[in-house]
Amino acid sequence: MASYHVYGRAFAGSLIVEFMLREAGLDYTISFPDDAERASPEYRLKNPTGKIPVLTCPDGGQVFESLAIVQYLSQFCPHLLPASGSAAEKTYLSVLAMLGATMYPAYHRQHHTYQYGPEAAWPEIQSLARAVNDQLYDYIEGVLNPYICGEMLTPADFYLYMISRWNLDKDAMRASRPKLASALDRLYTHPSIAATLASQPKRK
Ligand SMILES: N[C@@H](CCC(=O)N[C@@H](CS)C(=O)NCC(=O)O)C(=O)O
Repeated sequence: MASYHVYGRAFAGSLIVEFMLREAGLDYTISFPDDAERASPEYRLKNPTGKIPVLTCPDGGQVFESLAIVQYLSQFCPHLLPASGSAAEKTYLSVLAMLGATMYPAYHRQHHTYQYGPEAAWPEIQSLARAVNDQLYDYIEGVLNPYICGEMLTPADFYLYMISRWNLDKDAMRASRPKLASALDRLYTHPSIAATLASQPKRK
């Protein structure tokens, strides 16, 4: 029987898809399309932006955009979802959207700066993007108790773990944020995260 398939990149935005699939106990395969494959018409049919991640489902359909994939796979992870109508649900939905819609793009501006302006502007683009995330990590530090929704782990914690890996100055990110540092240390040993990290191919 066909299983799920992830189009991804080692240690990049496909991590959250693998964390969720493992949390759901769903079998999957993964491939790592290069620039040429992502630019191909076939791939653009899967994801018009040409980016990863994409999730292909056993019925042949696909989901692209990491937040959409989290939403899709959440149906298989009821243990990760706060009760409908609860205060925790409001926090969960808001922080997850902030991580995916604001902080992820701010990391993209730091790691793929050439897409955002001429070389002379790169240092400013990077420092402005870093300032966005620094401010939002301060907000997250105030929310963590010890996780985003208290003791309960949600997909937002898995997402937070993923994007924090992309920080270009992790020591500074953690230094003034002890709750963030502690949550990330615990998440690092969580079975779904640890197994996913161990399975990543070596970066070229
Ligand atoms: N909004 C998209 C962002 C995806 C994204 O930026 N993916 C990066 C890897 S982490 C990518 O494919 N970058 C290739 C490029 O920008 O050329 C999502 O949440 O899935």
